[in-house]
Amino acid sequence: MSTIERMSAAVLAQRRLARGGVGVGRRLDGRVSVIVPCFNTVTTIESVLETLLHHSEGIVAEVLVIDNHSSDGTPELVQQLVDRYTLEGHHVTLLRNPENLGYGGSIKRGFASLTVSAPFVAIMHADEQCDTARTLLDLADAYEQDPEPDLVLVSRFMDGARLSGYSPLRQIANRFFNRFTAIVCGVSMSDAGAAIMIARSEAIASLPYERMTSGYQFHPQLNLVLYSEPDLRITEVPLEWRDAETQVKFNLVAYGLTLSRILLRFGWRRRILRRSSIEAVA
Ligand SMILES: Nc1nc2c(ncn2[C@@H]2O[C@H](COP(=O)(O)OP(=O)(O)OP(=O)(O)O)[C@@H](O)[C@H]2O)c(=O)[nH]1
Ligand SMILES: [Mg+2]
Repeated sequence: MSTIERMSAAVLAQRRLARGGVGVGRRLDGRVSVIVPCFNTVTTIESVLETLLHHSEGIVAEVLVIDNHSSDGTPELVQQLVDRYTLEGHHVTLLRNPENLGYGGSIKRGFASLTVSAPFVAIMHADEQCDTARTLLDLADAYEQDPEPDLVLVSRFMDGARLSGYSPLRQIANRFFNRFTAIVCGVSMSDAGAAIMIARSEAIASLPYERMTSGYQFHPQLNLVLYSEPDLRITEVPLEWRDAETQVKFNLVAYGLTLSRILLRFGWRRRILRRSSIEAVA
């Protein structure tokens, strides 16, 4: 099992204050590749990219936008932005999925397509459910600890997290799956479905992520493998989350059934067959 630390909101606030002079001496300066999956996010993607490139205190080395076959003009807008940012000297790439490859399919494509050999890879979302700069910098601040973590994830359910407009049903479902994951798989996480993160690139590159699900259950599956790794140091930081302005239709029952199957199979393979976490996921 990995070593897990939960960074309190108070410590994060202190680090924000200490940040003071723009990014000087940060361990992650200019060393993070950011993957941004997007689907019909024409109203928010520009401000997300602007924040990553101009308001993230210089920690971003490149941004890879994976458009999942949007129909609202998102890829056309992103292409214009890419052209502009490229002229400014930024590394920004748009990959357009020829069809909807699923949420996990987009992240897998992102992992496989990084063009800059940055030592850290981040996943940030395009729908602004959190403050992009603040969240990215909170994750980056966790890397100032000694010893340095290998993976830092947000958590919607640890002390200090704040959820605004999150439906009670989804809260209950998420908390249920946190417990379910702990009981069935023996892995304890405060937010088993957390998707926003910064990881050491080599920790990701060494995983068989292409064998993982292409669906929405990608992060619960990825987290399961990462948290099961004995040598990884993981830090969780509290997230301030708000509901997106554009609601996505989401079949919670179908999601839950598929996730249950993944967790049960993982738990069974690990416990009964005593496989490593990487083998158990396949
Ligand atoms: N809905 C949806 N989002 C996608 C897809 N592919 C990539 N994304 C992006 O993936 C990110 C997360 O998707 P969301 O549907 O917002 O998932 P979520 O934040 O876990 O769930 P919500 O709380 O319902 O927003 C967003 O930036 C989306 O734009 C897709 O096929 N469908
Ligand atoms: Mg969302």
